Amino acid sequence: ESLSSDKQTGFHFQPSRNWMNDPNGPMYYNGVYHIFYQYNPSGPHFSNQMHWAHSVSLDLINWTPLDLAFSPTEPFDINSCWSGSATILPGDKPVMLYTGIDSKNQQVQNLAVPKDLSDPYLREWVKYSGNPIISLPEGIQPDDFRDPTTTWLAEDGKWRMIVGSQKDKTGIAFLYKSDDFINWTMNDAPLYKVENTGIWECPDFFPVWIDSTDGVDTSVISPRDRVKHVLKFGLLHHAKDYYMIGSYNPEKEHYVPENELTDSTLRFDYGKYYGSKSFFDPVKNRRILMAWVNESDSEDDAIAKGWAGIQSFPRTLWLDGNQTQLIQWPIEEIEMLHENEVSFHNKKLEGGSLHEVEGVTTSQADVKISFKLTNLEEAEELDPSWIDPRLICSEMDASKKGKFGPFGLLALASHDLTEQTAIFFRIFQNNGRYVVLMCSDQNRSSTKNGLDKMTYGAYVDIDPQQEEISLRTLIDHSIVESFGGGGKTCITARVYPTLAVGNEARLFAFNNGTESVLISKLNAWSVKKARINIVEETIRCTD
Ligand code: DQQ
Repeated sequence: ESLSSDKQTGFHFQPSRNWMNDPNGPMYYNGVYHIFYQYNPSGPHFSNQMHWAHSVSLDLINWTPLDLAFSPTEPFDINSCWSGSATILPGDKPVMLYTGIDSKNQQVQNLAVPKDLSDPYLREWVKYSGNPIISLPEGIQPDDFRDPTTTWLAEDGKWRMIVGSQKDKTGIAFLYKSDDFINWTMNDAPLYKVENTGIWECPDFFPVWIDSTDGVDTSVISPRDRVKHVLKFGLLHHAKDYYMIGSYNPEKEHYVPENELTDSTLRFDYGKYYGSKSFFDPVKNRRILMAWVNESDSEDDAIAKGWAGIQSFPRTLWLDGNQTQLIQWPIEEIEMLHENEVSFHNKKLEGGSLHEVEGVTTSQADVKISFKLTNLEEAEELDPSWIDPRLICSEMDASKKGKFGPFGLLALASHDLTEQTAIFFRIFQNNGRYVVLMCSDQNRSSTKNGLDKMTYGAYVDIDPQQEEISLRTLIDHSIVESFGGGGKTCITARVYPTLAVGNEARLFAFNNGTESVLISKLNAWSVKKARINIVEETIRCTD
């Protein structure tokens, strides 16, 4: 039977019960979207027997569960089937690469193919009998070699993939090449590496157009002057996904990023967002990104709920016009779930005021708001000692008055506001420029103790003199996913209100600065519940 609780989400992907982490092998094949994911069928905790669960969808919104795709059964994966990626080979043949933990507890890379390509759901998968196709490289620790990417084909006719690793704390993306997909050789030089970053998990490597919001299929490398390449990897110690934008030369096997990996390096999301993976969707010609969003409550809470882990709402991603960062935006299919639209224009929010957004189901909502600011020369100076935006957000939380800001949304707020998740902006001046800070403040998100209520923050690369400051927030019971500046800066948070649940949850626009701001536009919708992994709808291999 399915579980239900006020924390369970209505339109975010999650299994009906138990533990889930990374999305695996997302792909589109023959009219159907597939998502696989790291799953423990035995309970709401990570285990040393990880499986791949599998669901399918026609619209990326409603998902039908299928039987498990991979279970740890063979010498090459007997101790877990870990993360991996799909590639659609020429002739429309999907293949899967995944990490197995073998009988010697070594991480190795394995290949699997669908048993029957005429099954519209590709329910059964066959592991290649010659697995592993790549064994542990010499000099690498047995637990430091994992997460093969979607492969790409260069003009020389060879397939390429990268695998995450580390050596002496240097994080590495090992590059492998193959003519036949079975025999793989490691390139002498890795695709990229960075000292002192530790193991790189779930790397992703894909092209983006420099002049279009369309997606690019993973094997597209030319015209060289029209594509840039994104290299993304997760740093285990931070549990954060970082990315670089750069140029890739397949003849020299050379990747040259334009940004460095520092504390302020680009991230898909500055909140909870890990193990992300993207895929090219040929139907709508776009690249879609999903990621694991873990819980902020305790293991005891997970046992009480019977589940742990959700997936972020799928996002389309593309390169910003200035080519220095990616833009992400919830896929347009969310509109299928919209109802009860509420909207207004040009509402002045005086300093210290609140405006309630009524008429939508605020525990399951999609809210877009834009702010217009005037008299910006009044903005506060940025203290030069403030470097880390997250720290500014936690020291100057939503309750601390500024001049321009904090202003934004109070989501999942209780009637008396004791509970509230505040997503807000502050504007500063810095050497004649304006700086826009975006924060997600979970401090007062729940009266319950023992939760991770960490505050998140990041800058938004916009000029508030020229542009309005926009915020879009997807609210879904225990997740608040926010997109600042039209998707330039994203912050995802998990929250577990005890009062602001169901119909008790309220939504406000707020301005706790001294200067007034203009809400130039607000649109909000209730988001209907999607049909996600309803056990009774399972399509089994034996059907
Ligand atoms: N999760 C998987 C690994 C990966 C990690 C195991 C990232 O393959 O490195 O569940 O969350």
